[in-house]
Amino acid sequence: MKRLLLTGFEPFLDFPINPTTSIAQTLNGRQINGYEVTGEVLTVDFSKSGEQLIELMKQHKPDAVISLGLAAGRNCITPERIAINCNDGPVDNEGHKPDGEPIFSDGPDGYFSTLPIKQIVARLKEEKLPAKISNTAGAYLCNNVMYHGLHYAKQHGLNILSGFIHMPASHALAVEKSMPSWSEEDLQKAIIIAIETLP
Ligand code: PCA
Repeated sequence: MKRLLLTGFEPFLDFPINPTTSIAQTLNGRQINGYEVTGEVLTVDFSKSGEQLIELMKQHKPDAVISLGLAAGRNCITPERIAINCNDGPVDNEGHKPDGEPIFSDGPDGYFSTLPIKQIVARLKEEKLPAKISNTAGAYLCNNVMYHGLHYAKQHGLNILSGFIHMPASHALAVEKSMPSWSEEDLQKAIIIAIETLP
């Protein structure tokens, strides 16, 4: 059985719910498409989140890593194409606010996702779930974690699939704040389909 590390994030900024938390928790332990899923929830902390992902990769030795994050305001599932070597954006949960610094001073400018992002989008659309590739994961924690996973795999010559999928808000979140939203069932279904698309 192959191993998949699936991460979600805790709530952050003024979003009281992060729908990716429960997806990672619910799919933890499931077997999907020949992958045993380990679901874990990461903090939203520039000084810790990337290291947390790397520790989990060392511990579980996954064949594939899919990290999930909330992109409040997006209306569809968006596999990210690229992670950039930059920390910026709003304050994290520990009060840090970077100002455009590199994540790794000796790291390359960017890494492309090694997930089959085109196939994931195509499969989601076949299942009538709106999806499209995103060309920017921003410069906040989602980009940071995606960059860490790809950088670690590259540095260690690991031939693994690794990348990030941003998700719209759940209805529960949209009740609090007006924004496009999906049911939790459809959000979870989308991630199961993404896992089923992995080779
Ligand atoms: N979304 C944020 C960080 C945590 C999350 O779920 C982001 O898009 O960077």
